[in-house]
Amino acid sequence: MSADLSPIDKAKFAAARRATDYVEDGMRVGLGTGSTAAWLVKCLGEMVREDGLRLTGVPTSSRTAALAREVGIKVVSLDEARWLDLTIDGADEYDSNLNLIKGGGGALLQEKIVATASDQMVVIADISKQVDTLGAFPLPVEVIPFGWQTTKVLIEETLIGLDVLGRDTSLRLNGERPYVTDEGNYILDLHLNRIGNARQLSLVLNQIPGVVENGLFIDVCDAVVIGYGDGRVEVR
Ligand code: ABF
Repeated sequence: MSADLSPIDKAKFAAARRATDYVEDGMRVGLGTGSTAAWLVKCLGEMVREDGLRLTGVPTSSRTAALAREVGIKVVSLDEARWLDLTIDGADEYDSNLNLIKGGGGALLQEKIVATASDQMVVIADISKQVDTLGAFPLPVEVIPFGWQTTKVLIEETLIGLDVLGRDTSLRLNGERPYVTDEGNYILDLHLNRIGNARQLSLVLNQIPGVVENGLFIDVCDAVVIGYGDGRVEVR
């Protein structure tokens, strides 16, 4: 499958394929969103179809649910599964403490709920996602549509006292209209450039009325499977 892939896709595929080693027969597995997680779903689908792997998948987005069903994975909701053995998902950034920025794909709320409801969370990512300090990737924050512009101002005012380099925020658009998440919310992207204290920022953001969740995953990830353009993988 990987012979004619571009280096970036070879890296994503290699990480996804290595992450299938964490999946045991009969597991309930949270399935992430994004292009790297899509490779995982395809690999697991092949194992279900060809090796008879018994697997229950809990998707983190409607897009992932559709792909999982397409490849033959049994899909249930998190409420049906109640708790998961494992979640495998992508990330936009990961640091040396395995803290993450997620949400570039717009599913951070469901991804954080599913990851938190799992005994183990494994991230799959190409090496370009590795950073010394989180923040170069704009931090997604999910907010309710009611009063979102006020929430945006409250966030910008809160950032003034925090250890971040940038303070610009922008409403994520889908064409001319606001991007709407699976839960019917909006996303504000925070262009912080560098986050000096991710744990503090995550706690402070979630205290602001109107904020539903943010894309900082602190102490959630247990391992990162890193893919390289030549097909090598490394586990952190
Ligand atoms: C999801 O996929 C998101 O949390 C994250 O933003 C995105 C990463 O996408 P890709 O694997 O395509 O880089 O996990």
